[in-house]
Amino acid sequence: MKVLLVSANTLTEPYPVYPLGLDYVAAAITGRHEVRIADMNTLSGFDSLLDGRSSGIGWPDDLLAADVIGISLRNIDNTDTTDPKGFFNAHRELIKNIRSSSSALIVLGGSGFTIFPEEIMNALEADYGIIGEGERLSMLLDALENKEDASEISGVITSHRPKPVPLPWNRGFHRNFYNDPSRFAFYLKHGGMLNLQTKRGCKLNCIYCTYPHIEGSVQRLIDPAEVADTALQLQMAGAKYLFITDSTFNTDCVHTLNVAKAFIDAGVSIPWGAFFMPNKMPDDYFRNLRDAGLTHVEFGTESLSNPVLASYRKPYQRHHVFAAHQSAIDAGLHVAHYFLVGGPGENSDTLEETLSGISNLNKSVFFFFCGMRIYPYTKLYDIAVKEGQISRSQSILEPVFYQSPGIGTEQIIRMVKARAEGHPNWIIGSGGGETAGIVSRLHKRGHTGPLWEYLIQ
Ligand code: B12
Repeated sequence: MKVLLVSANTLTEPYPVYPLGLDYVAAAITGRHEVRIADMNTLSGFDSLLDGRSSGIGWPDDLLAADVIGISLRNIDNTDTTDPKGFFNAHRELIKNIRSSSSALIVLGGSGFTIFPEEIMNALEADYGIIGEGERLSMLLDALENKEDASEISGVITSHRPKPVPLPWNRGFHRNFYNDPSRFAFYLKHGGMLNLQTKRGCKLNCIYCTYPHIEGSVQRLIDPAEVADTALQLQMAGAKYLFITDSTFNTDCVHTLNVAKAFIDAGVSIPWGAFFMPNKMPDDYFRNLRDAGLTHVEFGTESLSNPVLASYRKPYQRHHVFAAHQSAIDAGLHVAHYFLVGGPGENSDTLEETLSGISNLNKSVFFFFCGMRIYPYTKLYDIAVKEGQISRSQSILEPVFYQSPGIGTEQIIRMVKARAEGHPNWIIGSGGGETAGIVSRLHKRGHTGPLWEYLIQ
């Protein structure tokens, strides 16, 4: 079959991200099917997708030639109370346009889709959706070819009727971009950042988080030699920086150190960054990673108040944050902390504890998300239902943020903004258009990477 995979994401904040998920989906079906990828980041709107010359799809009649069009829906909204942005209408428009130009079957997938599969199927009137890992598209295409009932396949959803969350894909997953490194050109021109996965799954139990639902709660490690080989291929294709997209990189320190060693053995020499949890780490952990090219540590810290950390079900306390921070700084790394304030247990005292505790975190950037978005399949969802903040029949596709009984959103924003005043390294949300504009200008001048370290004075 002719399969066109489209990445719908065009968000440029904090910077445009390469749609690596489609490399995996493509790898799972290439060989048996003729696959093309169109990345809306690199095209100027739907008309370019239709136009064979600018889309680069390379089929004679492009869109019309596809039997199946798979659409990757990564972001539904920006989860930012202070500067809310939604992308659902743009997705609806894209699908309407595709429908009017093509009779291909439409299959939806991606992390955003996986959080709200039934509602999105209903609203976007797609033919099929795949909850979770897109490698299952291979099974769907087999069923379509053999005219079998695809609705029986685990993870495949055909209407807005609820479908159980599938078990993690257990037939192996690999990435495939070797045939078409031209897909990197846009990202190499805008900051030189590409991305990389070293494992799937998240074994943490944070009350608000979608990751165990999206990726499964059992970790599946990718062989360090394969990770390093992919990193080297990306480096040879021109990448100047790699972001490791694992939910939390250091949930298996031994594996991360093996990945670091494999980078050195393979000759990976470009800098890289990842998300870390600020818990207790082995001695010299950050120094070892630094020696393998780690430059940026993004801590998902969330709070510096122990009762709040406990209520969020974080496996670390305030003193662990300070120690982890210091060991990253001592290793000479750029450090950022993400804070997620206003969840269960937050009140003005705990928020004050977090804000004043930041004085212990030197040489760092702080990203503040002032409100917790309620997502299905999370403990926070159950708490919000129990507290009467939402009902189980209510749609939360349009963001609904948890309201802590101890403090209102306005007071949270006021307190954070007051502290942030005069500190360019205190960013509300991901910084919105202003920060993205600065990053984009620096990228145009040849700087590479996420660049938030430029905000540290
Ligand atoms: C890493 C990450 C980041 C990094 C990205 C760095 C980089 N250079 O890549 C950074 C920090 C920059 C970031 C930023 C943001 N992120 Co983010 N991010 C993630 C994270 C942890 C991993 C994404 C990833 O790359 N996964 C690895 C790849 C291989 O998986 P994948 O793309 O999901 O693809 C698989 C499946 O989804 C599926 N699939 C994908 N496409 C398709 C298509 C079809 C047809 C099919 C069948 C299947 C399929 O198959 C693939 C292989 O199995 C996810 C959470 C998560 N665990 O998924 C959040 C996540 C995607 N981010 C999210 C958000 C909101 C954002 C921001 C808007 C936050 C902000 N306000 O700044 C920005 C947007 C950035 C942008 N320009 O788009 C949300 C999106 C949901 C939502 N609420 O809309 C997520 C899900 C987290 C959450 N809150 O739940 N992010």
